[in-house]
Amino acid sequence: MLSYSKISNPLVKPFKTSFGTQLTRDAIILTYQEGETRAFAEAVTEEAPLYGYEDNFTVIHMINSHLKGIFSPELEPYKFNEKAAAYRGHNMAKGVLEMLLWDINSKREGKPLHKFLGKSKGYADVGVSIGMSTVEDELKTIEQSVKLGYRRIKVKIEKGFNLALLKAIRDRFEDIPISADANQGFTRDDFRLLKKLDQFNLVYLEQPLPLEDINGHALLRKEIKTPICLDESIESVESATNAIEREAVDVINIKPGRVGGLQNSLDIMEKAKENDIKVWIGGMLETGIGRSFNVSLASNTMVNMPGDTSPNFRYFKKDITNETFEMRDGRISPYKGPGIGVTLDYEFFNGIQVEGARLID
Ligand code: OSB
Ligand code: MG
Repeated sequence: MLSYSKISNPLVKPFKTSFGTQLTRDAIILTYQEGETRAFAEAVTEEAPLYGYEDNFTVIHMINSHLKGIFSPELEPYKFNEKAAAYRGHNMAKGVLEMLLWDINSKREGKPLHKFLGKSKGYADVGVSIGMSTVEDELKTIEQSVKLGYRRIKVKIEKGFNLALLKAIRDRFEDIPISADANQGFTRDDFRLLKKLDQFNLVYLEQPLPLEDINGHALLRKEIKTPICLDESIESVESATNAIEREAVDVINIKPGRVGGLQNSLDIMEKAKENDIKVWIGGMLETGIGRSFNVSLASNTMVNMPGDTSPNFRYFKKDITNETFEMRDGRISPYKGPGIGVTLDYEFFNGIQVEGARLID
């Protein structure tokens, strides 16, 4: 039986980016149940298409109207991808089903997902993504984050941002690895402003231009010293290949739920490795379900930069999973049980469910 639930869990603090402010995590969780086996996956979409064009409604529509017809729990993920390729786009909808298959398959084999995915380090290096706030408030959060041991600090920037925040951070913390994420907030007219970021010695500038503008990123990359990281632009293996061939990218933020799942993520990681492009695993404020997939992938030996996979407490007072991740020395270990290794706290989960239905009997 395949079903979905939509849950709404309040964030401990509003998360502000150039495209909006999130107060809750509104997540689509898929559950596959057969006998004793329960497998899960989480879509990376939100209620509105502000980050990419897909949203929670289009994910359910795609699964219900098209993808469930080709889904079978017997499929290996790559086989599902072959069948799903007939339907254009909608990689977030495809991705959540593909990831469900990885949980099903690895649970069937009795193996933890991070090992089922290939060569694992047994831990993931962790960075933190800090939402926009006042300079004082962000400095306080950064100070706490440095103390907690995060291996990279990412701040959000937007058009018209004053450089005071980055100046203040650098004045206070001379050496820590800092990155800036623009979430597509700039255009080709802003290169002069973006060049000013070079003075802050950022590890990279993430997604400055609209996601379609691969060429624009290639042009910007020639103008500035700061390495360019792509997030939203990388929607598939093909768009990763395109960005690499156009020399538009130094670093790729992989979110498996954005690129159509874990197999595509692994393929992008291979491609990146061949071309000396660095990769790290991003996040979308996921619950403990999506987080476990991300931590498992981030443990892969091909991942060579800290990711946005903070421990659960940074996002929620209470998460929907019984198990939560803990960070030690800026690292998080994936769970050792079969599959994603986490279980749902049903009492809490049911309490914050806002809709749900059976998709396949
Ligand atoms: O651009 O990486 C992003 C959150 C929501 C949407 C987009 C992004 C983010 C984050 C948070 O930066 C990463 C996380 O901690 O999950
Ligand atoms: Mg980003």
